[in-house]
Amino acid sequence: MTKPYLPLFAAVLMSSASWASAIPATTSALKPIPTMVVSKESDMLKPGGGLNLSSPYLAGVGGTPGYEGVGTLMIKGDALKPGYATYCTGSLISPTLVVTAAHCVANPEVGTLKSIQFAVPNGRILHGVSPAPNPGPLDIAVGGAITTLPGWDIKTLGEDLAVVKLDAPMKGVPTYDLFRGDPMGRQFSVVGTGTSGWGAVGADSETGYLGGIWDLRKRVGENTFDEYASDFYDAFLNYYGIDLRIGGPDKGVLLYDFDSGLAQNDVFGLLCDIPDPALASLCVKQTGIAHEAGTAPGDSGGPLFVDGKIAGITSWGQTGAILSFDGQYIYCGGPKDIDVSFDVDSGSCTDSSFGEINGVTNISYYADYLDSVLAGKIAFQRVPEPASIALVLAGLAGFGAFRRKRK
Ligand SMILES: [Ca+2]
Ligand SMILES: [Ca+2]
Repeated sequence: MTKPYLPLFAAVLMSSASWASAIPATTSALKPIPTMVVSKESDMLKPGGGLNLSSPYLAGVGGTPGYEGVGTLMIKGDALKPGYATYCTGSLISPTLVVTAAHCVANPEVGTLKSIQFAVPNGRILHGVSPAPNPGPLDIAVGGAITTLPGWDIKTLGEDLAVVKLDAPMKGVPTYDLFRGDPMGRQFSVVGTGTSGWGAVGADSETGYLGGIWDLRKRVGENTFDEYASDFYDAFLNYYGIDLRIGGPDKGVLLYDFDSGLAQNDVFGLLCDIPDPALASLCVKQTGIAHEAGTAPGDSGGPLFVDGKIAGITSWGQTGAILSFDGQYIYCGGPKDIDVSFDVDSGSCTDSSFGEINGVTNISYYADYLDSVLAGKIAFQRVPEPASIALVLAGLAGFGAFRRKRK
């Protein structure tokens, strides 16, 4: 069924992040490079529905690097219901500094921050559960202070970058350098501890798990940078007359699409077919690489690595069905649609499926800010008083009451 949506609703951002639909990919030896990826349910689930813990989409499994300095941020604020927290992904850039997305820690939906905790190698240890099979030292630290880029704007998701300062250094855990070159066109490894699914259904209840698979494990996938957001959304506004500009001007946000292997779902490849010179000039025909992945809620703030350095931070996702706008509706979820699936839980086209766009904060563009943070030249804002943190920690014993807040 093709599901129509009024465009302004359908285009609502999911400022979240995401992990990626993990899809393990079958590479056909008969295909030319780039290899084709077929996202399969069997890379996430065993026959019968249990989680596939041998999947190479899991960090540290099947030859995939462990990314031991990437972990889960658990954030509580006064706008969340009692007993609820929001979860994001973060990476150590020093033993006390965790880089993440600003919308994770400075967001009206979270409210005034009450506590932040950062856990490696994944978020499971926050709930007293084994992190296996993700490898690495186990540690939990309190994030006692934050800073965000000065231009952070929840309305446009501009400058979606933050750093959390831990009250105590993490010892024996790797830290990562910043990528300072031109990331455009480069292949990257994206890492996240958020929700999961697979490309045909996205990360929602179609996985058989309410709201998508969410086990706080760390997953890794591959993709390539296709566009700068400013170029794409400026041209989109000019041709379609709809202002979806996200992330601010210039080169602060990178985009990539989540490919199924079919030209029909290759969002940026389809720009070649649009009779507009500006959009057509942005066409990138690339229908998938081995271990292709997108991101899903909870992957926000997670790193994208180029040459082993952090080149981007997961920020948001949006349906590629915006290219099907006919003046009234956009279309997703049908056999001929760009975006193959809609969110059965919310009705939104955006559910981290094939045929969607992922937005990433460009680290090289904001390297000066992070250098100032690393040099101790940026003032941090205290999160909670230490005494109140101790109370929060004590209260965490009743983990059963915790639920994820989708972001
Ligand atoms: Ca593509
Ligand atoms: Ca979708």
